[in-house]
Amino acid sequence: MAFSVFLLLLSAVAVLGQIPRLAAQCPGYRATNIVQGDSSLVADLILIGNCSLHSKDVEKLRLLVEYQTDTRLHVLIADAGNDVYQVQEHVLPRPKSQNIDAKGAALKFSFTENPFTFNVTRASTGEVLFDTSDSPLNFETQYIRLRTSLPQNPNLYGLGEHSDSFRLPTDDYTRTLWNAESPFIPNRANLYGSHPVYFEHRGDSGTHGVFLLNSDGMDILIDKTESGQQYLEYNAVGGVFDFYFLAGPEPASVSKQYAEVVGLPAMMPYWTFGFHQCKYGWQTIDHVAQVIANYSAADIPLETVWGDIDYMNSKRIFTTDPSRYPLDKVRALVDSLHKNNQHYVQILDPGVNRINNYGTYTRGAEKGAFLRAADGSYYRGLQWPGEVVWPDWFAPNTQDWWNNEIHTFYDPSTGIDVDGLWVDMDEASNMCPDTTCLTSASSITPLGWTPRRPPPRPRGRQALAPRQSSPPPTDSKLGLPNRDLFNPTYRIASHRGALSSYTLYTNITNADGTHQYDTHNLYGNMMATATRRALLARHPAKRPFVLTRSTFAGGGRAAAHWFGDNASTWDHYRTAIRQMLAFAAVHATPMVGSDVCGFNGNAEEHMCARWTMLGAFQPFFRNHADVSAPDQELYRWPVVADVARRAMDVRYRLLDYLYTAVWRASVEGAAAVSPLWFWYPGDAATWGVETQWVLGDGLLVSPVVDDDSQTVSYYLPKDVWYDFWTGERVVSKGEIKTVEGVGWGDIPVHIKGGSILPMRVKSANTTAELRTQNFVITVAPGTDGIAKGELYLDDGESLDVGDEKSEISFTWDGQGFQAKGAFGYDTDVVVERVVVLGDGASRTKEGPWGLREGFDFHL
Ligand SMILES: *[C@@H]1O[C@H](CO)[C@@H](O)[C@H](O)[C@H]1NC(C)=O
Ligand SMILES: *[C@@H]1O[C@H](CO)[C@@H](O)[C@H](O)[C@H]1NC(C)=O
Ligand SMILES: *[C@@H]1O[C@H](CO)[C@@H](O)[C@H](O)[C@H]1NC(C)=O
Ligand SMILES: *[C@@H]1O[C@H](CO)[C@@H](O)[C@H](O)[C@H]1NC(C)=O
Ligand SMILES: *[C@@H]1O[C@H](CO)[C@@H](O)[C@H](O)[C@H]1NC(C)=O
Ligand SMILES: CC(=O)N[C@H]1CO[C@H](CO)[C@@H](O)[C@@H]1O
Repeated sequence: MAFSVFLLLLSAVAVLGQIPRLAAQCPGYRATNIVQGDSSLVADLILIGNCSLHSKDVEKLRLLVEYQTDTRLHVLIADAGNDVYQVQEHVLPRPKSQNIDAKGAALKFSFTENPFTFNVTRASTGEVLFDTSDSPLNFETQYIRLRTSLPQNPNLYGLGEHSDSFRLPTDDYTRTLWNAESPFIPNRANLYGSHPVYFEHRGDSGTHGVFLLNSDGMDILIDKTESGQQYLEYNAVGGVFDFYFLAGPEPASVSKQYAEVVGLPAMMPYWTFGFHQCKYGWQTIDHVAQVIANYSAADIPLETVWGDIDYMNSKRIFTTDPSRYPLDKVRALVDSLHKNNQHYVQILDPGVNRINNYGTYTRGAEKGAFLRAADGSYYRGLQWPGEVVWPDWFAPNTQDWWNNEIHTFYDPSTGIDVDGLWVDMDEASNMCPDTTCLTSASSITPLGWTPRRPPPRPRGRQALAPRQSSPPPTDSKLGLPNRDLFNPTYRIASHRGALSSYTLYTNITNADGTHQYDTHNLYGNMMATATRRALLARHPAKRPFVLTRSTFAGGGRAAAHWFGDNASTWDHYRTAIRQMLAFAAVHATPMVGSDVCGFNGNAEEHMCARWTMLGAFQPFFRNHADVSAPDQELYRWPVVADVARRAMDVRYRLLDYLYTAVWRASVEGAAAVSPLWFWYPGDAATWGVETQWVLGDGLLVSPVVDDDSQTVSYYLPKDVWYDFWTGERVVSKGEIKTVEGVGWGDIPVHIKGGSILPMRVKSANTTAELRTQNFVITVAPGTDGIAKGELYLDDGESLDVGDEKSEISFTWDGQGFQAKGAFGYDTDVVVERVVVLGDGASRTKEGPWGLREGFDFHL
């Protein structure tokens, strides 16, 4: 409490002390030495007059404009000296420019010289997509600002991670990007991840994307000026303006173009699409065994069991509690899971307990793997085990140390043979809220948390590696010197308070010479990436599975993501849908989902039933709850158990359809889950829909969303649809349909006319067993009578399947069905039948047809 009052006072002083100058009065920069090439433009930008809104103006900037591809325009405004921090290439590798001729590009860059402002227009229509002419930019040592005008009430999506509406508010709205542990995922707040990309949708005239590659803390303001002009304004505490403009114009193309910039999402192992159960608070391994047995007894398929921090000895990573989770028992449990084709995943946190005789700490300390305080000692803070140090993912030996810890602890012959890893608290979350608990780590009770036992005290002298030799000097984009990295004058609106509160001090220098101030938002991605690499080192040929709480742009390359510590409320049940839409369609992270039934608080039976069915149609499907929440395994209520059996049945039958959609995302960035407006861009009624989603290319899911309700009103765009459950054909003129009496296990799902859906004939208890089931293929002809779809098959677990994969495309032309493509995956599984839906009775053609070659027939 006292601490927050102190903060409030501090910010009041900061506001009073501020020079009351307006950005609009700043003179900005003028462009000189302009060199225009066929596919690029460079210029110097020289400060016209000082403005110093929050820090010192940078005198000389450099503009680089590149026509990188037909649809991608790169605009970089950096300091001429190249000192200002830019995200390291190895953290986010930049796409190569194809240097296309500006004349043929879909986007056009134009600018004024004095003051320098620019706009980006769509070449085909002349429409202005981005326009800074109303306000010259600011580029200071600790504050950069750039504003674009926008059309009134634009349709903007993205700028995650947040829990606000999927289509962003356009009045008095601030999106703060600063990764933070965010219990209860509050609205209008920065959450666990930062994705400075938005898509703007303008109906029939197209959709485009704007990505600002900047990892510094920032506020993005979306509002109207006094005269009513709509704008979006970036206010960051550092970094450069590194923009990628993506032309679309189809919404789905923007997803792909964005993935080309930040990287294609990782393909996931087949088993990860099965159902996962987790719980913080499973006190003993025997309890876990009971959960597994009870799932089996309830006849609810359980694919993967998770271990939250309960398994650890005093919450130390890479340890097991000798009495509650003795290693031999954990090994036996994992063995028996594997024998049943089930899987096991464990959690890891970044904080390493700083005590002697703890190998993970001493080995890391010897290798110089941890972040350092000003005096060169390892920087300390507070996390689950008590006093901790944190890995410095930029230090040269950290990956080795991490590989070795993972290799040893998860050694199949002596340790725990996990199938995947879960990284949590990687914002990084520090339970020490301020500067005071460093010296008294054992005596403080961090706000909002109650450690389960007093944190152990460090004993004796600590192993300390010599400080790394100083990082390479100058011109390496490490960050300007002489900044106040602890208390910048411009304060972003983080809901956790100052930049450093509840996380690592932002004035910490990373091993490569950069600072947490600039790299904070990358911590989670780097931990997830390091963990993925460690899993690859452990099993080079196997597709790794990592789940991470904290993300940054491009995070899908390394990991799956869940939406953090939500609550067991109807509100968060609804929130889960829009978060899934944002991550899968806008943030290039397809393997996502909420904690089914909610993380915190008491899951109510009917809500849990609905959420389970919803979860069956989200890519990542895990039930998880907090230690303080009552048990919420799906077998615990009769209603939920019934619904769960039904949910698993449909989920597993559709599993290959989902697998194919996520594979598509991994090879070309297509959205595995998308909003309705991706499919009906011209239909304004779809633009704000955030309680329905399209799974893959052809399934529209429209769950009941009101509290305790059995009624749902959903929108069916103008098209032909088929009820997924009955096959009934529904022609919509673009109507809101209201359905009453929707049972707790019912969920309206429609097949979009024009799609072909491959499904397994039968569900199974495990995904391994599922893979032996045959297929049934459902054809849903569109208004034009034709349809198409696809099926991807591989072994489900190899990192590189080479040619041993099948990419089968299905087409229906009104009379003939055809399956063709590549058939490299060897399988005995067959297509048992093909069902063509229609008006009235559907038509069925009985197979079987093998899946080692194409086939066709007429009906
Ligand atoms: C800005 O102020 C600095 C001193 O603080 C001065 O050296 C510089 O010439 C000024 N630049 C302009 C463009 O006025
Ligand atoms: C874009 O900027 C250029 C340079 O200021 C200007 O000539 C042009 O009219 C602008 N385009 C639009 C559509 O506003
Ligand atoms: C498992 O089921 C048994 C029998 O119903 C019950 O006594 C036990 O509490 C359950 N345990 C767990 C962890 O669900
Ligand atoms: C960061 O700033 C704090 C507060 O001024 C100070 O106590 C600490 O020593 C600084 N740390 C580093 C690494 O400079
Ligand atoms: C799971 O196994 C049980 C017991 O063998 C069986 O009764 C049940 O039908 C199986 N469920 C599925 C979905 O295959
Ligand atoms: C709403 C809710 O229950 N939020 C919880 C989210 O998770 C954190 C734990 O990380 C809890 O402390 C919150 O209570």
